[in-house]
Amino acid sequence: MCGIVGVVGQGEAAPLLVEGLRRLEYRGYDSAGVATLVNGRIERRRAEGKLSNLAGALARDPLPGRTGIGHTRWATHGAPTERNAHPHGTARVSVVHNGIIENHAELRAELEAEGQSFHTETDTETVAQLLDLHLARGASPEKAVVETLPRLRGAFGLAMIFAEHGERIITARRGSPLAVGFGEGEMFVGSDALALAPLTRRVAYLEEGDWAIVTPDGAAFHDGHNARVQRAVRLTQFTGAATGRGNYRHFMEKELHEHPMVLGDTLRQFLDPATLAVRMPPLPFDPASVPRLTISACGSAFLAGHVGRYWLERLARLPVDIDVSSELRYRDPPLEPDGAAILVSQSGETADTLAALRLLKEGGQRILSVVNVPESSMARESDSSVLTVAGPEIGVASTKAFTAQLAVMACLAVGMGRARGHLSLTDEQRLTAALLEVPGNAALILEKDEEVQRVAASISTARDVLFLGRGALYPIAQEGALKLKEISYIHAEGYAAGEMKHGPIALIDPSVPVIALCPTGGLFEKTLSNLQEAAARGGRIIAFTDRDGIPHLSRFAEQVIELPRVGQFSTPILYAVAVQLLAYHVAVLRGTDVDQPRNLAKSVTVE
Ligand code: HGA
Repeated sequence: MCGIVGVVGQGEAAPLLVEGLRRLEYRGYDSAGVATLVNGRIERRRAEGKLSNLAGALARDPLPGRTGIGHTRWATHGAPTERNAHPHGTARVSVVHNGIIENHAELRAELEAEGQSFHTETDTETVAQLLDLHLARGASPEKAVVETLPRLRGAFGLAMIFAEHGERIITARRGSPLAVGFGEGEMFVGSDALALAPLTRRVAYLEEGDWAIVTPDGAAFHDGHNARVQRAVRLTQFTGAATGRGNYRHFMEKELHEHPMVLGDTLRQFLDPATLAVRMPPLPFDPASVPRLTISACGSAFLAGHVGRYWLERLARLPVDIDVSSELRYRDPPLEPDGAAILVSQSGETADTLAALRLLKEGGQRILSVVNVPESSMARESDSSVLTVAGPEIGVASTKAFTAQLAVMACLAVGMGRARGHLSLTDEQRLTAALLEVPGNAALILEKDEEVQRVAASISTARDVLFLGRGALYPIAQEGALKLKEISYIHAEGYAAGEMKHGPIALIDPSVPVIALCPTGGLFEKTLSNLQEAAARGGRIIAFTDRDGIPHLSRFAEQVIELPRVGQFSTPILYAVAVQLLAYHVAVLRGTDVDQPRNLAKSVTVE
């Protein structure tokens, strides 16, 4: 959340800052702003709402200057107004910030007592005012930064420019990610390598506690004790072309249609089509002897982990604890001495998941992370990490990254099942063969677009929608509900179908569509009974099933959509594609901002 860019360059900074912010807008779109140095003065333009408003403001009133910083905001403290838009500062200094300054109230009181006057309601302004106080007392920018950072509690990624010290950005990191990009005679700062993709592919990451002085010739990195350190420059995988929308109406639509390719790429890392064997990635624990696994994540990634738990317990007979990271990190769970943990996150920067990772690591757990960004903080801090090969995901609602996480969990479950002696070679080959069919079947589901649009039309005016599933399809029912809430703003809940009679069935009336995820096999008959109980009370059942399920469901369901008939194992991945497609079409019909839904942002780097 919140995107930061900085340029110390040779040409005009503002257009580059806006281009960088465009690639970060998925991280926040409450407001945007840029500040540059113009003849020893700091000038800025800011605008409430989307980046296009800032671009309009800059077109009307251009901003010269070769050194500058920019920000796209997801507000935590202070309303999303122009006044609270970053950059914040004084005549001496300007600051953009990603994170939360937790002791902002006490710092503000202290600074006001010192005579500093505040102009915004944000926590960030305390950083600018602290710096300003030190600068006013004659400190150099470096000294001001060194004095200021230890005073801040909470999390920050910061980029700062100084009126009297042109051609320099100081950037600092605690908790929130930051990358420094290396150009030819110009240098960049960004929240991630994606922001810098059109400018450079040579990137170094600030480590926890680092700060750096960035000038046109390079960067001087310092660690949390202010000692000079070197940080490796890597070549990122991102190119400028990686983030286009193509001919699709929305990034989400494009990303939905990338499912077959992404699933193929992700599965290919682990599955050998010739032998139908799983090639396990290097694990930081012995799967044969690990006594217990903890899985933790947030949002859709948590639901991928939850499906993983069903698979790991069933196929590998491995006890698994699972919890959302925002709870786990404060729960003080008892941990097995030789236990291990799997943390799942698309960005690899999710603040709560990263905190859970650190807690589990301190508790002696061996850490495996499943991330989509190889250079991310989680990847760097884990004992080892497994990559989803989803490519950049720009739509705020996760689609392909979620199913890629499922694909990884599926492969781990089969590989660990084999390692623990609970799956035979034939079992492994049967399950691997099923996974190899997933990309093709995902393509078949995407061909159901018109049918899914008809279902979308029939639920787009509902006030509430229930999604039901059982077993490993229960988390997928929750994913369907989460996606619908996120992008269509319709209230939706995902329930384990067997739980209906313990409460939610009271909600059933003809105005509440019930979306049933009901493949044959496994718990089909149990789910069917639960659905009939809902239908008997006037519920409008809309069922996703396979060819063999149609005769049973058509007896009482209002609509039945046929999905490919596959074994029970791979249904969560395929039914996830179907519910995501449904949520997309409902959102389009309701005319919401599909890629940038209200109040949300991607890469949740604040707690
Ligand atoms: N706390 C700051 C920055 C918010 C942020 O990083 N969001 O992800 C603000 O509210 O402006």
